Amino acid sequence: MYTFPENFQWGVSTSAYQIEGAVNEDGRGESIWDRFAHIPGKVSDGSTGDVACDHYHRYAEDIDLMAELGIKAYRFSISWPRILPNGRGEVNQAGIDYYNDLINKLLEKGITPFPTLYHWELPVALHGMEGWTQRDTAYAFAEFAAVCSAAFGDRVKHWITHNEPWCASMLSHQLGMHAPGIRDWTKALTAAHHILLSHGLAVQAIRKNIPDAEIGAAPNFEPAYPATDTHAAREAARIWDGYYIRWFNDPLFGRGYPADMVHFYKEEGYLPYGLNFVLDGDMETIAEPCDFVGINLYTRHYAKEDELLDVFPFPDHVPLEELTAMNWEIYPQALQDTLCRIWFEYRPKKIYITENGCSYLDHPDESGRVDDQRRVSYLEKHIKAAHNAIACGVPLAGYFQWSFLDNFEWGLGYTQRFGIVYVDYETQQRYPKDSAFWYRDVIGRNGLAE
Ligand code: GCO
Repeated sequence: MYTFPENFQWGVSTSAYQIEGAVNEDGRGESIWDRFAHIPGKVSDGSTGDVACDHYHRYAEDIDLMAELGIKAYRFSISWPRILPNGRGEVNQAGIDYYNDLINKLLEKGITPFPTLYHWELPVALHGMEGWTQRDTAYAFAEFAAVCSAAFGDRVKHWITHNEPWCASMLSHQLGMHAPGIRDWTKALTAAHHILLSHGLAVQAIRKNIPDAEIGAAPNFEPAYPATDTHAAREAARIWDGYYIRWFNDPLFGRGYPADMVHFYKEEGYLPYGLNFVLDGDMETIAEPCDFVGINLYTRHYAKEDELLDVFPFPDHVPLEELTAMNWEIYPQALQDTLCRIWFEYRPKKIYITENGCSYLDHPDESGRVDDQRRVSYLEKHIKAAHNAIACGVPLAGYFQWSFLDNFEWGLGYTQRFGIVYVDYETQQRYPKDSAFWYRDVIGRNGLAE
């Protein structure tokens, strides 16, 4: 038996641009992802989030389906340009109304709302595509956090500031694979700093409006394991860890930027002006005390000595059946290791797994059934790993499966399917997959039977 603690938050996750659609409706402004997705060649199947799952018009039915599946908590994101079309200043009442309805409907069904404020929808109106390279954007984000917490804080007590700061900074400004599509180390590290700063400012803004709020960020974790038993591979793993995990989590937990990485970046010429973007007091602001940390984790990183900082090394050490459709290795031990490590190393008050899941391309059969046994197996192994971490003392308070619906997978468009609910994009019909019914039973018994 793998029984979870009482009141464990069994949830599902989504984000606004990936599911809402309705990008030009009711006064919503433009985000960097709207613009980026429309540039030919940026999204592999040439698609955009213009319509996505049409959740903007179908949220009521979607929430009904969540309730039928017994989902206890819902992590969604609030689209910044839907609330503040210009990034700051004038509030779009239609945007507030939309999220008010969504939140009320969730509460009616007994589902706890867990909004994320930044799941990558930076308003273009602020500073064009490169907004995060500008310090001012951090203050604009704090204004957005203040508007949202004032509008929804009477009912919403759980807040996530940023989703995956590594993606929002490095994947987007150093590797150029996500919006705004820049390839520049110095800009990327500058953007990372402004994103971290904006997190701290947002925590302060939310706390002011909602004294009893639970607030945290949701960084991504892809822990490195050396590919070979060599010093060079172990060094590659350390550098990866610094680049992906410690650069973000050390500052969030009050330790400043990791010295070994500052040294490494300087040696590589990535910080020609040093840490000149860090102003007095910034590191204290970034370390504003939080109530939890969110862990987004899908796979591990296989650190090869000859491929330093290769973001997508092909995991050629694994048999193909242990890869998901993303070519990501199924490695549940990484979840247990990371939960324990974050707990022992940083001592957060609480941890939520804010994302975990897998893409497989199973389709409905003639009867409408979607047999996605591989997803069931993936989720089961990861939920066991989470349980093992609890047994080691980790204060894990919830698990959010990514994702409720198949949706727009950023640079990969609609070529991947992470949902426990299949979406037919032609008809917008939803088909709960076998994994959805399996997850309903997990929630019903608060864990796994065996
Ligand atoms: C995130 C993730 C999601 C992805 C998921 C699968 O940042 O939260 O990128 O938006 O869809 O991680 O890749």
